[in-house]
Amino acid sequence: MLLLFLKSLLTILLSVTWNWTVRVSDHQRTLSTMEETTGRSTKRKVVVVGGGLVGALNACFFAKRGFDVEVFESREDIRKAKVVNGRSINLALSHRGRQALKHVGMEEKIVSKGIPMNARMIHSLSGKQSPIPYGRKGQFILSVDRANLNKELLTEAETYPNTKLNFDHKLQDWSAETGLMTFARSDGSNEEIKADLIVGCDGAFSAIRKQFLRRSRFNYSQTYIPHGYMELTMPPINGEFAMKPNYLHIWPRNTFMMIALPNLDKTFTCTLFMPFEDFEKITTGDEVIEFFQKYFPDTIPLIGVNALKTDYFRLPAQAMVSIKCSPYHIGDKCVLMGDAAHAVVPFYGQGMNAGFEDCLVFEEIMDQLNEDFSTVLPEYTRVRVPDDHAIADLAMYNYIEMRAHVNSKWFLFRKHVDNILHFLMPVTITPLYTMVTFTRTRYHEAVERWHWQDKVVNRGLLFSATGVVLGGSYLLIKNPPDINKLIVPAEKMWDRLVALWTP
Ligand code: FAD
Ligand code: EGU
Repeated sequence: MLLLFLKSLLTILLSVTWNWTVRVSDHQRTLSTMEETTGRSTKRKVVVVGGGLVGALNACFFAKRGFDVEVFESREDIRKAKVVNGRSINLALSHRGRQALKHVGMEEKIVSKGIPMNARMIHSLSGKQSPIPYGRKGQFILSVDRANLNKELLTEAETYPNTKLNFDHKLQDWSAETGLMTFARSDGSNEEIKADLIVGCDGAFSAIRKQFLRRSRFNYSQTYIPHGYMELTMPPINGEFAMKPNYLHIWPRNTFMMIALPNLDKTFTCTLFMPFEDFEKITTGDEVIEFFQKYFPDTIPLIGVNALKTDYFRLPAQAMVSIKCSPYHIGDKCVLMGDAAHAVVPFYGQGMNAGFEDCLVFEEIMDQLNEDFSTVLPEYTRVRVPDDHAIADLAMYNYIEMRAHVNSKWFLFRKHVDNILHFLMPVTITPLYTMVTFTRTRYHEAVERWHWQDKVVNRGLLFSATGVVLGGSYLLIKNPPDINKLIVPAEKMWDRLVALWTP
């Protein structure tokens, strides 16, 4: 008993002293890197601000290159926290995101915990379900759990001995001149840190970006759309998925839309998109049911009347913002990636994928330009801005298109036309979503090709129409029909008109 007590006392003592020594050496590390900036030493220090999806992945990228990496995240470590925040629960991971994960050896790990979605399942108002495949067999997207993805990436980053994660560190302010950052902790204390490179991955409301906004010749625009979103959980039925799991379920209803992605625990996360105005009009449980009865009747028994009545009021609808800016860098000191550089509305399922591709593009430029920040950063801005702006525009375009006139019939029709054209001319015509979702075609090039294809299709249609008119005229001239049979006598015409008017 005494022995056990002594042993635990020793462990506690050891861990305390160990922690203390780590702290001291950390301090020395910071100091030495400060000296190194002028001394051109081997290990430069990279600070990643934000330990979300893009920040955690970026830490892996920089650690792999051998930089001294520190991540500063404002929240608690999500691997230990019990309460998860209100952000979307699952996400569609596609080719671009997977390629970036592959580069740091994380693709398999994430894909194995994702649920493949091979097709969309379009739910019409009558409850009819129609599948439309994303493409060939291997062309599927994955439904992944945001929290798990974030945790796995943080854990991976931590496996590098040259990486340190700091939680409960909220960036308050920083100086673009000196690179000095101030972080606030929940106990009220502050910490100051310097770095050779600051990577802003702190999301759509980036604190790093604030310093960009104060500078001359920085372009910035942000737009809140009138829609909000709300997440509702569809539980399993008898231990099984309530709907077919390997689909992205969609209920297109013009101004309203619902989407559902499967989770590993056999639930679905349904996301309802609707103008804030309409969210606010619904104030009682009965009104929720009435609304679902009118627009999404097939989901009521699946989500459950009682769940609907309570879940709807658990959290208010969340806002969606689109943000574009440029440049993405300041000198050789700081660079923005992920939502901090470009928040996009979620109507292409590309926000995270684009952010992950940012990391990969940066990595490719680091290779090309020998890790020289003074040339890598401007090149990153030059290459990446047109592409991130293109995906922001595409997502906004799709939002406007969907809310304007996309019901289930129109959605099915458009996707079938796309697929048929692709089937007829596989080399000439690739649907836009295919280029965006299943290739690494630069976003801005995908847009250009899309416009070009549109022209080709329109010319083709014009050409066929002209052909029909000319061919028809030729046939008419060759075999003139009996004119008298075609002309309707005046009195007959009068009779017909009268018939039209009288009921
Ligand atoms: P975030 O995930 O926002 O992470 C930023 C991190 O920085 C957070 O951890 C935050 O705590 C931290 N931070 C913030 N401020 C500070 C500070 N001052 N100091 C320190 N740390 C700070 N994308 C897809 O690819 N596919 C989808 O299917 C998809 N669906 C979506 C559905 C919805 C409803 C929404 C809203 C978005 C969706 N997205 C999707 C987009 C995706 O969520 C984002 O693009 C992605 O989360 C961006 O990652 P990030 O790391 O840049 O930012
Ligand atoms: C929205 C919210 C279907 C997850 C765009 C398709 C989305 C996702 C589509 C969300 C749509 C819309 C595409 C994918 C994907 C489609 C796509 C949208 C995942 C054009 C968790 N969109 N999303 N387009 O083609 O390319 O299936 O919250 F309803 S995946 Cl809006 Cl591919």
